[in-house]
Amino acid sequence: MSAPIVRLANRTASLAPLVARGWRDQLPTRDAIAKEYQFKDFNHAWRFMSAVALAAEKADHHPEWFNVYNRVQVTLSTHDADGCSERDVKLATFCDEVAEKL
Ligand code: HBI
Repeated sequence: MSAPIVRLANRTASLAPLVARGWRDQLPTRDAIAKEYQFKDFNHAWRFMSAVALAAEKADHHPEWFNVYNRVQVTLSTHDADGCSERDVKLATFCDEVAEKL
């Protein structure tokens, strides 16, 4: 059984470690977090996206993203909760771990 989907109770505290690593909290139009990664080249960007895609599918929690060559913009939000949840924190943390190891 997976964890219930609820919005972050203490948003600022929950997102602080992510914000410290370059995630933007609260987009102008919606309750979401976003980060832009820049990799060495397209191959590294694609490796990042492949690893995140596999984890996202496994967790049934998917990123919104945009890629041009070596840049990947990632936006995370939980549609089912109409805002940010622990699922976004988890996936954002995983994204950073993958990017760090490339
Ligand atoms: N991905 N980011 C994100 N947010 C969701 O709420 C979500 C998802 N992927 C699948 C999913 N929800 C499913 O639970 C259903 O909505 C299909």
